Amino acid sequence: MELRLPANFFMGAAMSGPQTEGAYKTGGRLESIWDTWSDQSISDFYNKVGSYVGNCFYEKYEEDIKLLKSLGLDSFRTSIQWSRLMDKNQKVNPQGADFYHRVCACAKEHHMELFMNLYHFDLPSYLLDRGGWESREVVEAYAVYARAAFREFGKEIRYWFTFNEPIVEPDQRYRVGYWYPFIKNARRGLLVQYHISLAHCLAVAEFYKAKEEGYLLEDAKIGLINCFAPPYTKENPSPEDLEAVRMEDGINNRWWLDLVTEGRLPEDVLDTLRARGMEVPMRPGDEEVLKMGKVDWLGFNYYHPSRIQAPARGTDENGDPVFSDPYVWKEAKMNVYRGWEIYPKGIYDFGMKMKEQYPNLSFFISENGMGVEHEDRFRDENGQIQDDYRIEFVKEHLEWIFKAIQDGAQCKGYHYWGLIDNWSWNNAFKNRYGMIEVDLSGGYERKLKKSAAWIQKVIADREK
Ligand code: BGP
Repeated sequence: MELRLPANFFMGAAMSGPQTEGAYKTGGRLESIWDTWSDQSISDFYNKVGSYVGNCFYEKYEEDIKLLKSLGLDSFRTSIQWSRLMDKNQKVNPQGADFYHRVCACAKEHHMELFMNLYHFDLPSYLLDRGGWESREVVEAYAVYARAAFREFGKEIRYWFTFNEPIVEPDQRYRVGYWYPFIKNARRGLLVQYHISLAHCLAVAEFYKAKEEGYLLEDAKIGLINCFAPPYTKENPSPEDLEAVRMEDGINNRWWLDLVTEGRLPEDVLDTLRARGMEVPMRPGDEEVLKMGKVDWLGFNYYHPSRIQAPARGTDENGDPVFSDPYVWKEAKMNVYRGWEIYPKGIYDFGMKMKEQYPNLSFFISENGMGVEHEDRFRDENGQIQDDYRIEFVKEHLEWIFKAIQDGAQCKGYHYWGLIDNWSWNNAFKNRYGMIEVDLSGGYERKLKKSAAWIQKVIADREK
């Protein structure tokens, strides 16, 4: 396939506040859930590197934005940290606001379109103490925060997103319990998922209110970003395997897709949950809130597909239903450092699914990237990391994106995740994603890897 970027196709970088900013105590920033976890159990983090420093974006944002621009990129996403922007009285912290105003001004000066996300797994800790996403109080607090952000930065940001991967915290913190506060309870996971859905809807409503009241740019857009991992099962599936796909797809993907296109949750999924004793705790008035969740477009984070089969057992240790088990596809090509399958065609399949089932909703690839451990091995004699594996990874994914566009998918752009090496949650700096290296022992200095020149050329050769 020929690799030629279409005209009018965003090419940019994705990052998040909590993984890049650092400066965790600067300017009255509140403690976030990552800081609390880091303080309580630093050995849970790779090489004992907690949430404190990020990649120094707080100090280096100007240098970073210029670097991204120098590669030819036209846009980047980051997130506002709730813990930086707001104080505990739910008022804007002027010092936090000042930082994001400076980032916006710098992006504007360098003609970089800024995509701003409001939440990237980073709850302020005082709200976890009040019940976290299990509490309606937090849902309401999030709406207050979103409202404040729209009003504060409305004239500086065009592309807004309510949440990054709203499925991840219900899973990682509550169902699987791999992340702090380590809850292993499907019921509580469902409650969190539902509350985050309501929070999304309230934020969208705030967005439209702010627009109506003239706080936003006229062409401002609101979106949601999720990892809509396309589900696949065995080649000759049993009806039970297909049922596993329906529920996996239902809870991870259709839940959000139906919400943002139709303003409701998928009935078949709610029915099955109910029949298996898992009632979504809807209250009077919630239906009206859900109706407000429709967005202008979507971000699709794609790293790997989801391969599943019928579960070996119907219930877990709490007696709650299990809907699927992982399925190991023997031909899978793996990113062994992250344990994720590399399957570029998944991006095409998602594009086709969108075209058929949600034809009115456009999307862009909001994250895609490859994290590799010990990249030092790949330095050449000049000290530059020769990351040919990353070039191949991105090239293959771009090719499938362009094929999807040719076949009618409404994909509007591509953001590479972690274009500048960043802090990967409890994996810290284990797997590096960047096309730009961050030298942890050298003052967090930025150095181009081989892939940086490659992407620069791909962009320069784009259709005009
Ligand atoms: C996505 C998250 C990002 C990023 C990425 C890579 O799910 O939105 O925040 O971290 O995955 O994953 P990791 O950093 O865990 O390797």
